[in-house]
Amino acid sequence: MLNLVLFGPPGAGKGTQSNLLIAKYNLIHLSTGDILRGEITEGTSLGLEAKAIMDRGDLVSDEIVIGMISSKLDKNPNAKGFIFDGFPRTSAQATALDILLDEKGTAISAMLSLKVEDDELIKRLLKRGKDSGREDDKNESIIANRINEYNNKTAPLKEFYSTQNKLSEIEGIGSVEEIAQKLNSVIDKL
Ligand code: B4P
Repeated sequence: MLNLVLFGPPGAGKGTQSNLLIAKYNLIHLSTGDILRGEITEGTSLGLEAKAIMDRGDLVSDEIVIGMISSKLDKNPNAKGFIFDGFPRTSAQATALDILLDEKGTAISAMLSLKVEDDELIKRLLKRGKDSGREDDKNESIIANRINEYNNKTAPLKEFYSTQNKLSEIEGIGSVEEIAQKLNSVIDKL
């Protein structure tokens, strides 16, 4: 199986690149952000709980997102592989993911980490906020909180995967196609 963690700060291009990778490699896309936004749209109790947290730019609890990923893995027993987009975001999530995959006789193949400077992230997210109306993309102080959460809780996961010799860092500035080519060349060598 090909199991990829697509990693990077908010606005790095994880969702954008995932959409290209799932088509090329025939993988299942698991975006915890998309799953949570789906719960909010459907008005579930989980969605109601998550909305306030996401609108502030904080991270949703490990328990909730690990449970979501576990059930999605169970629902796709014949997958050729998965792209984990926006998950894991904490060391508890990374440890849980290793255990869940091990139980299914598989493992993460690589972490692909997109590198983008803060100024560019803020520019991209504010633009998306204007275009899409996404609450957490509208306000610069909420975006700053998300970047802060990333630096404090999520960025250390590079070390987690580097210790397993699975980390590849990719420059995330340039056209969507240029970045996709760089990702493809790393994946094709796995
Ligand atoms: P996510 O949905 O994961 O949001 P994101 O990190 O902002 O999105 P992404 O990085 O995929 O966006 P992209 O760059 O593609 O999370 C939202 C919230 O959900 C979190 O803050 C948290 O509250 C919660 N959450 C999610 N997962 C969680 C977890 N595991 N644990 C706890 N909480 C969790 O796109 C950004 C913009 O850039 C787009 O407009 C795009 O068009 C543009 N763009 C992309 N590539 C570009 C390029 N090369 N050049 C110019 N613009 C580009």
